[in-house]
Amino acid sequence: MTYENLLFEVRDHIGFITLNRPKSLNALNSALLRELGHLLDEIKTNDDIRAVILTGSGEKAFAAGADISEMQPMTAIQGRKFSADGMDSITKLETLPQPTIAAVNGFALGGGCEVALACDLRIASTNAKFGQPEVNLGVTPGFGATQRLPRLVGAGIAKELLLTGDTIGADRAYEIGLVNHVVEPAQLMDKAIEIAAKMASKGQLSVRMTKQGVNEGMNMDVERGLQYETELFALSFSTEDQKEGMQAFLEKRPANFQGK
Ligand code: CO8
Repeated sequence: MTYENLLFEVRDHIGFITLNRPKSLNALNSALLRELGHLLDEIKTNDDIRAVILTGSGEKAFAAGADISEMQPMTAIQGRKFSADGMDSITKLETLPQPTIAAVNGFALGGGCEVALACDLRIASTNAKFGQPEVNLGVTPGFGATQRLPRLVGAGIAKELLLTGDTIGADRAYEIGLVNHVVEPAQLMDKAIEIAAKMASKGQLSVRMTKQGVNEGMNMDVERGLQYETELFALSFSTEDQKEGMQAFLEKRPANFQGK
């Protein structure tokens, strides 16, 4: 499939997705969100891709939110469909088996911040700006911020961002745990690639099961979550990677993981 609103390439087992509507600061319209869903379906079944980096086209924005010009005339029914379809694509990002990193290169507002929230890690350039400005527009978030933001940074800080619509810079985002690292703009992709490559070098089944353990566990009480971890741990002993990883340790050599 060809994509009109996304760029995509694979290098060294890393998939690079670029949100590509720079004239509107990569605003998320329904076409882009649909394409993102299709692309993620393809990536999900491609074992050659071991990690994914998502960024925005141009120097100014990761994504400045859902497309306001598309949303402005919507009825409630249309708005519901826009939210549900977008939510579907963004949830595919969250549940992608491979780890995902948002390389936030500028504005990540509204839906843009929500896309970043659905990634496993967020790395910000020093010029990144985050916010949930929906209350400035008379709407609520519709792509997951009321749920994912408080789970990441705690309800109090999340409510401040959600209820004021304030925009924060990269340093404050780091302080509240919204981003994992802050780097100079020129280092952003290098830092994202460094982390993605590290993940791509590990036993892929264990990386995927570990991500699944965190994601599923966040929706369970702690007792069930711990039981779930035990089951995943047991499952990892059914893989060749477990035998190889432990044998390599005992032989004092690097493991040669096959993802089996
Ligand atoms: N939608 C559509 N177009 C946009 C958007 C957007 N979210 N953001 C920027 N653009 C366009 C501008 O209209 C402008 O277009 P043009 O050149 O044709 O006039 C172009 O991008 C460049 O933008 P600016 O000239 O405004 O650039 P500035 O540097 O002056 O300002 C800002 C940058 C501060 C990022 C500013 O563009 C801005 O405030 N953008 C809107 C930010 C925002 O409110 N985002 C939240 C949108 S709502 C949302 O995401 C809800 C998600 C859930 C939806 C659920 C479905 C119901």
